[in-house]
Amino acid sequence: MSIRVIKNFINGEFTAGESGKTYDVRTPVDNSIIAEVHEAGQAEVDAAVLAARDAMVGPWGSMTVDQRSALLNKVADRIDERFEEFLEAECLDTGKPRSLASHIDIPRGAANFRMFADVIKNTPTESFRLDTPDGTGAVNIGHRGPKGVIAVISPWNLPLLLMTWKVGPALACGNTVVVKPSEETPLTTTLLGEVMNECGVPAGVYNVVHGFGPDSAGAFLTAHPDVDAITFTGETRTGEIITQSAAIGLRDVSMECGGKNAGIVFADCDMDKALEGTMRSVFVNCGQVCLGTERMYVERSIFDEFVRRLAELAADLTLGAPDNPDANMGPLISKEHQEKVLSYYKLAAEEGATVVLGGGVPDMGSELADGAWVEPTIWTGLDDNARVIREEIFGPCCHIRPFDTEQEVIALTNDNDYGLATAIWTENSGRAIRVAEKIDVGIAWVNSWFLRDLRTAFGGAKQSGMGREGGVHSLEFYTELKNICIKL
Ligand code: NAD
Ligand code: 6OD
Repeated sequence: MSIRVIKNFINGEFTAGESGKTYDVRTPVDNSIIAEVHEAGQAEVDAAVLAARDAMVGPWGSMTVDQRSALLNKVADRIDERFEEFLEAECLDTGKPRSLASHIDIPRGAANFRMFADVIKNTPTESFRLDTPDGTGAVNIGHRGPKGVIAVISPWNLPLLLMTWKVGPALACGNTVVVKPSEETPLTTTLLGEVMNECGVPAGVYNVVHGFGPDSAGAFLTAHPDVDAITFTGETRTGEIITQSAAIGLRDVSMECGGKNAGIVFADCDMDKALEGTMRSVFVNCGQVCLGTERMYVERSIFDEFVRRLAELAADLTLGAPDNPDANMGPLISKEHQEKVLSYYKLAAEEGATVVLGGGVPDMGSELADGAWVEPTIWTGLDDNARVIREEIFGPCCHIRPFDTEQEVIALTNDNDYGLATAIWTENSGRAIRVAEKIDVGIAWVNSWFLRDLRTAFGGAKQSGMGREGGVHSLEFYTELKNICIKL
């Protein structure tokens, strides 16, 4: 396979830049090199931010909402037309099964543009009539304008989906963006540059700089004084560093960070539904979904049956390369991440876990032997203070613990630094709402998982994030709300 050359996308043009630095990207399927990426240095980041700043006052700045909205719909249509190319690029970078990326990653990449093109057209602003002592009164009108240049820092687990989840609303609101995709997954973000040009999005509105975090494009971009706001998805620790950087100049941040999500299964659940949902929440995308479940709490009377049936289903997962039509699980993102996940597999044994399933590296045959493969893994028997139960692993694994009362499971679920998502399985709707209201998370699913309505608030409590995006909540972040007071 030929090695792709990936350049930065600045002011509508692909450029290697002047840094002279390149790095290789490897596919986690077999660790072979798939791309050579030109890393952006300070000069390229400066150029991208300047292009984005200038574009705010060019033709982009004078477009009507209708025109902008039509352009974003065109971008979505073009992603659909080039679906196969996006799919191939995403699978190459991540190793995920084509069946997964074709149902989730790529369609959502297009949907994120369509959705926010609609939201911006259909969301009203407030208006108040004020009485004044002279009797003539005044009218207040809320006006939403763009914030300016938005830095978008995105991770590797759902590269196109999570990047467009931020670029879609940012552009719908009239901002310009400089995107720094994960160093692991630069392909689809770069391909989107071609789409922007094909659709006639003015130069400088969408820019991409490649590189790493510290001392590289990520740090240069988030520290740049001409960036007006930063939207980030990634690890909590990285979010903390970026928030410190954003404090200089009081720039707004939106933080979507890590999780250690609990799944709660009550004895009155529909067991088949709970098993099907838990299979997805633990193992889909090889467990690399921020909303995924790594702690299961199952009511004692059904504990043994649930553990046995989940293990049977997980043992049936087929690991394989993206183009293997039978595969429903791919590798982890990299050898480095494989090492991290395997270190938790080892730690689980040291902490006294009973290994119900997996716990090691599968035999994938000689061709895939150097890939970042790990076995789907299930544990029981750990102490509530075990690190495996408290820390985010981000792999295809979970611990299952029995519980006896509603009160107990609420306390267990909340006893964690993170607060992103939970999935509650019960056929008792009163209990479902009661429990959901008491769990400290941003997103609580009942009898489902990762069922997304893009109009709803999305974000994390506690160390899982700061702020909400989705629907009108994205408008809160990506616009500056101005009050215009008119004395009559
Ligand atoms: P990461 O924090 O390592 O990297 C995310 C991005 O930040 C990358 O583009 C990286 O290059 C950049 N970065 C790293 N250090 C930086 C710095 N000092 N300054 C500027 N940029 C920097 O995260 P990851 O490993 O790519 O992704 C996995 C993590 O993301 C997990 O913790 C997962 O839970 C989280 N995540 C959260 C959500 C959510 O919506 N809450 C969604 C997906 C992933
Ligand atoms: O569906 C979304 O909008 C979203 N932000 C999903 C995040 C998944 C985390 O890995």
